[in-house]
Amino acid sequence: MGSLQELYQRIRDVSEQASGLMGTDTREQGTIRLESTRSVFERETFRMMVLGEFSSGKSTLINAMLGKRLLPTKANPTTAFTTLLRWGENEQAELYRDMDRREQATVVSTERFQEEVALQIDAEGASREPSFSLAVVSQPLELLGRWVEIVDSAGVNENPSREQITLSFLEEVDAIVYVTDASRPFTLHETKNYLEQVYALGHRDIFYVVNRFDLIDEEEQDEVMRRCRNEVAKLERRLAGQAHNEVHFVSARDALRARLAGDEAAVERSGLTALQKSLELFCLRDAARVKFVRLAEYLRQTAIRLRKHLQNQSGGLARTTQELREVLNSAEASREQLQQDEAKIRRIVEAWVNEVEKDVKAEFSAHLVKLSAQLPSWDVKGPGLLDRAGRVITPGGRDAIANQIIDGYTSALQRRMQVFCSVDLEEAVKEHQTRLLERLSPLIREYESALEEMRARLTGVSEDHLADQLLYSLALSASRGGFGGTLPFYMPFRFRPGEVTALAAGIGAAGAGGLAMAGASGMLGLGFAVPPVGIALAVGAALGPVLGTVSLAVSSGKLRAKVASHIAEQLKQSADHIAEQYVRNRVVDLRAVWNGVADSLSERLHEVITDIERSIDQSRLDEQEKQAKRDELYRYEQELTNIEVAIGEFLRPYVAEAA
Ligand SMILES: Nc1nc2c(ncn2[C@@H]2O[C@H](COP(=O)(O)OP(=O)(O)OP(=O)(O)O)[C@@H](O)[C@H]2O)c(=O)[nH]1
Ligand SMILES: [Mg+2]
Repeated sequence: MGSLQELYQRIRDVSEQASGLMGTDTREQGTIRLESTRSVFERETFRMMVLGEFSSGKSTLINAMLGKRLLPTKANPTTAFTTLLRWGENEQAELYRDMDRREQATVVSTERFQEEVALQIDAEGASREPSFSLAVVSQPLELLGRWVEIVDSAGVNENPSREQITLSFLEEVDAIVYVTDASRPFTLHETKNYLEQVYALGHRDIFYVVNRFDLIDEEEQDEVMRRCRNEVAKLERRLAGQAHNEVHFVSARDALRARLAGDEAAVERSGLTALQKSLELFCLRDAARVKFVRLAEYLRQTAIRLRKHLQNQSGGLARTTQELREVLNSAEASREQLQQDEAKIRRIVEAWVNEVEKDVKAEFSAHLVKLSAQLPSWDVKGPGLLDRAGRVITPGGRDAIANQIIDGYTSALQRRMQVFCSVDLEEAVKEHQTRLLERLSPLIREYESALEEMRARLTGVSEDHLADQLLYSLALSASRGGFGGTLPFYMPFRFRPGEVTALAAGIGAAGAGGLAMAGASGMLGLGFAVPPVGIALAVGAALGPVLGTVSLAVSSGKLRAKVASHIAEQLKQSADHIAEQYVRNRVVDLRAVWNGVADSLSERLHEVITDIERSIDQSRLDEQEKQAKRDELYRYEQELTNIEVAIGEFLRPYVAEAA
């Protein structure tokens, strides 16, 4: 490792010295992130991380290997933070709030760890934010060898901040077990957002686990296997130089059950035995090589990034102040054009938002009117008491019965509204988004290439531009029906939607069109939680007038019909208003997202201009000083090229061996 460590040090030195020279901190800009690399050098253990989308079975898989239900598993997103499992004489768990483990650990029992690491999800689908971000759990169990550590991670594609924590840990591990779900293996989203990230960090040894294979019908299994192997081969071709690309087809659930029952033959049938053997062999035979190769790859890419960065930065030094002024002036026209284009994009978005608002509102409102017509015929169960028609009861008892009927209708209505909002309306929004994207695509692409052209002219350096990446991500998000999900975090744009504020409502809230009449008896509050928008609506209905006309000798049909027609009437009257409330919230979200696209475009324009203005400032320096700086930068670039070559040399035997 000696020579690699030396190369690492050389890159660090260049990075630091160049930062001083350019006045920009390469670490801050994320051009190079070497801190975690150092910790990989210094760590003596071999660390394998289990990665994958939520509920793909990562925790179950580790439990199966351990032969113990150590990690919580559930059908809902479960694992709340990164958990590092390692061998220890005594069972113990350390919890850290901070990934860097700078503060003192909270040492807890295994049970307490299990409670903390399990996400608590409430009925609305919201989860309590976990108090910790990392657990280090020691167990006196040999798993792949005492010096091997296994990392369970919070599922990606579930929550942006948890995803970020998981992905940032990728830098600190040596190899990856990637778990994908057999019923939809290797989705485009997975390969594009996670696996590419894994490769970019230099990982070349990946075990692919296609889990939940028990869910695939026997006659389809061959086909699924072929497809998965194909996918992996395709990835390998695209991201060349992969050393390990085994694909395992596993049922972690069956494996865990079998292992707990001591039935090793069944463990074997589940696919786990083969995977585990292969992992063991890998840890024994390849671990040291893998550690070197991964680090070397990562260092090489860092050197390349840094060199490009320096070249970019030095563009200004190469020209005189006069020249720079001229190019900046000559770019004035294109700058204006770009600003006009951006304004055009904003106008299109605004018109689109209004159109969505109108359409969705009309659709929702019409649906509510339809529901109100159907409502009286719904089969809503009332209390058994009512079946005995004609029974005389007290006014209080009658109110109680009416309230139970109302509850029945309320929840039936709530269910239907939820389904309609989260399925039909979201589908409509999705279609709208796709159409908008089709419209904006050429404009965004044009904008980006004009900007790129201008940047190249100003700086004298051209770079691969990211236009298609923005469009690609937009397309993905739009096709998933909104931007509620996770966007690729490495995108250079800011357009994550903000939190949507729920419309506060409840019993007595004067929310729905003045329907809530305070003081009337039996105020009825409907709280609609409509995922994914998280909007709550209130319908207040005064019950007093309804009950007043029903005699104390209630009959089931009569009371029910009264109540139902009353609710139906209220619903019909407030349909427009409810739809309006819903749409208003949804639209805030959409507007934020799509204006964010325009914002990121103008931010980049601004960056380009500021860069060149800074260069002009710099170029006021005396020519001799500039020459000296140029020479120094050139030396750094040369040094980085040398480092790249040295890393290539270092890697050659390993790459040859793998090939
Ligand atoms: N049918 C089947 N179900 C499985 C299998 N593996 C896991 N499951 C189930 O899938 C659900 C999710 O499993 P977990 O192990 O919690 O998944 P995870 O990837 O750790 O999920 P997060 O922690 O949320 O990222 C649980 O209900 C498991 O019982 C499998 O091989 N087959
Ligand atoms: Mg889990």
